[in-house]
Amino acid sequence: MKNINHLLTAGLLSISIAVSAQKIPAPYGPVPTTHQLAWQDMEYYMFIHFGPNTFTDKEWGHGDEDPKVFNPKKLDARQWARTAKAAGMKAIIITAKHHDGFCLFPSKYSTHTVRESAWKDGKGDVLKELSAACKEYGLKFGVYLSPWDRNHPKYGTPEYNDVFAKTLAEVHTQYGPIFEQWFDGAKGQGEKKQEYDFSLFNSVVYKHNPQAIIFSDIGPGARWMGNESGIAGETNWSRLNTDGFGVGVEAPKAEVLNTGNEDGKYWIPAEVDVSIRPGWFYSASTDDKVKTLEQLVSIYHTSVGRNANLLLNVPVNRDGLIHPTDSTRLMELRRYLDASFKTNLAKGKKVTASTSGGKQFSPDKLVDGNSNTYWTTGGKVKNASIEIDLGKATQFNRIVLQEYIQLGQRIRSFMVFYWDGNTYKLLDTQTTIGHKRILAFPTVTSSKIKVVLTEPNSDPVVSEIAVYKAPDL
Ligand code: FUL
Ligand code: CA
Repeated sequence: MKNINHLLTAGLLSISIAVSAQKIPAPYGPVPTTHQLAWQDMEYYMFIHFGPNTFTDKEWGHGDEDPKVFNPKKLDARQWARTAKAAGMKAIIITAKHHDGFCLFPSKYSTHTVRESAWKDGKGDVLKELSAACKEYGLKFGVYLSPWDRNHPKYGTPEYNDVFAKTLAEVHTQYGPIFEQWFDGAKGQGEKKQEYDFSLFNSVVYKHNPQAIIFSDIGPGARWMGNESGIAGETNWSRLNTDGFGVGVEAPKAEVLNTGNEDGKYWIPAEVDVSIRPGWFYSASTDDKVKTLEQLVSIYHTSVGRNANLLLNVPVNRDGLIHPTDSTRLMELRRYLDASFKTNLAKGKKVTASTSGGKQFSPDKLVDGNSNTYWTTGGKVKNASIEIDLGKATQFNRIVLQEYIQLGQRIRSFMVFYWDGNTYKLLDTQTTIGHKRILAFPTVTSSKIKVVLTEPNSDPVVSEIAVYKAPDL
């Protein structure tokens, strides 16, 4: 029923009736909601860790820090938003409350907030400034609130869940719209015990921001992908089995979160959170350890290029500004990615396929530069192949493939070949595609490319195959 509703809202069912000869493939497995589809298209956005830890040089504050230490005298949220925008990011998610309990807004439910700090004589509100700056720069705004709270006196008692729900409601009513709610699963060992009521927390988020993607180890909107080094699984399904699992110690194993479940019951795509520095919070001691352009390009390939969204942490410093080394690196990355993906060498080129599901799904839909049009076989076909004729010997080192995930994630293995003038030579053998798969390899000179889909789960539905020549790093 859910699937039919999805087709109706997408207006697809009526099309399939009108053009009866060209049957829309039936959805395969769980499919994304419209909010998850919009979220997946965002691909790349900024994480900001900021709070007392910034001033005490800690990663995990104890919650007993003097709130007066928080005093970012030159704080400029517009500088953060301007930087994110220029970096080509689509949003900013900030630590509204980290494990130390300190709230970057004057919460009624805490006495450990910006109101108790020295900043602006206690009259400041970081969330207010940042949500306004995001609106000004056309960025979406998201929040991280840690359920684990080392300051709140009610933490460890049944009343805490209610306090946390009220804190969430404050944030979601005062600073919205909020595109993503970030929940982490960290909890100190041997500290106060607290059972979290995630169904209550999620209901508060959805009540005020029904479009919000809720991130946690197990979603339901998006999932953690099992490490903090920026590397999603080479095989990465947007499906996950979460029945019987929870957040933190109750989560599926990191290896499972890294690849998803091929037979997963729910659509819960991966988000890659990783920091541009060794720590999540700013420290002067890491000024010379900001990730290199090469490292960031590699992370982009192992996140966005592996069917995940990239949430790159850029910590704000004690002045309340993004450090120039970090912003310079972000601009270098933007320039490199723009240059890499500027000219699609396959666009509008001649494409043939071993099978095609009709005119509406003809192979030329693979190179029309539109991810809403797609090629399909009109049935489950083993070794369905696609040939792209580039017209002349062409240098390339990136191939970008996309599935039309509105109908689910279907491809489980594929091979790519290039024509060497006499025969097709194997370039790569891979597994999943999903929203986007970027293959990066040493430059090849060739006039033709062949993609073979080897073990389909169902008829493949591929929206784009693009070919690029990225500059050398
Ligand atoms: C984890 C936290 O413990 C880290 O401090 C950081 O916020 C990271 C993004 O999530 O759960
Ligand atoms: Ca297309």
